[in-house]
Amino acid sequence: MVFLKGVSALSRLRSRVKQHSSLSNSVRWLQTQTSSDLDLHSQLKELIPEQQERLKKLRAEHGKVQLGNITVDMVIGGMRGMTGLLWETSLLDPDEGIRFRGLSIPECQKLLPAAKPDGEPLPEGLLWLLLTGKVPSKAQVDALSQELRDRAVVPDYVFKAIDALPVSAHPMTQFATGVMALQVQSEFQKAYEKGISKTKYWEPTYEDALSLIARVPLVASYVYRRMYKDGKFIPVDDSLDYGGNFSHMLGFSSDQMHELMRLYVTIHSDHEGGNVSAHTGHLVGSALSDPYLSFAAALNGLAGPLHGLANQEVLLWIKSVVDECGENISKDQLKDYVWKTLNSGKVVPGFGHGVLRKTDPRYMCQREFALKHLPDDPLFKLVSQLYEVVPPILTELGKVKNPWPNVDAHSGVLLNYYGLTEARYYTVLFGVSRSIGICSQLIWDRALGLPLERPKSVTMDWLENHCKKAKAA
Ligand code: NMX
Ligand code: MLT
Repeated sequence: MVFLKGVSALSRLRSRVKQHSSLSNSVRWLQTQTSSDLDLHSQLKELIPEQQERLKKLRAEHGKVQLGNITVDMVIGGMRGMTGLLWETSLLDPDEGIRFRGLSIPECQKLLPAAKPDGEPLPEGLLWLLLTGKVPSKAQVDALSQELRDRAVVPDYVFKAIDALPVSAHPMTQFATGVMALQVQSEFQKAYEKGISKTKYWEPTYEDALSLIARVPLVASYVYRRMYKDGKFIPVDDSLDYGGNFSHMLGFSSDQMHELMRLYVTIHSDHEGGNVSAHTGHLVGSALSDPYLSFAAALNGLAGPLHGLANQEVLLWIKSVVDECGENISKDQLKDYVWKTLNSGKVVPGFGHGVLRKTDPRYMCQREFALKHLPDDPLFKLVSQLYEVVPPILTELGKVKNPWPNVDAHSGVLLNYYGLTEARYYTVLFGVSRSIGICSQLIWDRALGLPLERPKSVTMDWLENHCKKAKAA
């Protein structure tokens, strides 16, 4: 009976899917709920066989279709422009930016449930969307918020592992150490040791992924409070959602900071598969390392200054501008400062991108947030000035493929405005957010049975010989 109810609800939902298919092929709508509709695990259990068949058919029918030619430039140039990964949760367009399961950031802001009318999207809603391809109802998001709160329990040895590090250790080192210590509880590792069949891998991966996502804000806020506050841990508030709770556990109580955190976590969650952190998580996961091991590896990539650490670098750089020139800096002074940075052999942090070729939409939505809530903040004004000054200079350099600002050019001034002023901590916030994208894809990696990742490498000798032969032929 319960099963039949589920089936008829499903066919109602499927007809809604068809009605809304003009919005996006990969996004489906759900508005009525049965109890299994509220449960993310049940939703996935239903979706997975469909998607397994889809992949099997794709490979059988189109396995030999070419996706492009690999050039020597691509091999030497960090695999730019080489399509080589399957990543279901999001897709990046060089001009338009990221789409999460087909939805742009403004569409997510409009369609995903919020904590209050016209509020920012709840990251749990995005998690649901990434995992299922469906826009969740508020009831589904509330159920997932509750599930994440229930899973948000961190054993004491995790905090002790962090405490073993000097308090001056970089926050990303402390955070990644905490995530490694969480691994002791991996359900995937236990199941593998017991000999689980590969057809079932996704289930303990799901358990680990959801628990990891639920627990990382606790580990991250512990690091923050240990380093910068009184060291007292603030427990989870049962009345708050994921983003609100993270902000609360860091020690912030304002409504606007909670809203900022919801937006922050949502937009930093996922950026297709080739970025350093996502790719690392996927690569390590392909060896059947569990989600904790895979995500800890991803964090170590995120901690690099050309990737996630750029958010720290941006605020430190902006503060160095203010220290040297004051807050009321003229355009010419700012230009000189940018040239001084470039001439000393450094990059301008927060500008440029490996794939994007226009202003990052994640920058734009943070700019809109600032225009709404902190239009007169001097550092926001400086960020706006940089938006005018930096791109023409980078263009003049003649080698920068994308002179426009990326996500990291903006995030620091927003956090700084609400009192989170410790720039060295910023990449940890990026890391917590990215757990949502990386862990979602890890579940699908195991559900689809994706194999060990092992591309071919060659030497310079090999390349030279290959090119000689190609020329002679
Ligand atoms: N300032 C100065 N030089 C730059 C910049 C920049 N913002 N962006 C690119 N270049 C240089 C780059 O270093 C390279 O120089 P060289 O040939 O001497 O090695 C040249 O321009 C060509 O680089 P691109 O092909 O345009 O960029 P690439 O794909 O190699 O690198 C980034 C992309 C993001 C690493 C690069 O733009 C950069 O270093 N930006 C500053 C750091 C930053 O904001 N990173 C955060 C990216 C977003 N995230 O969160 O991960
Ligand atoms: C990211 O969010 O991962 C960055 O924008 C870097 C990238 O996409 O390569």
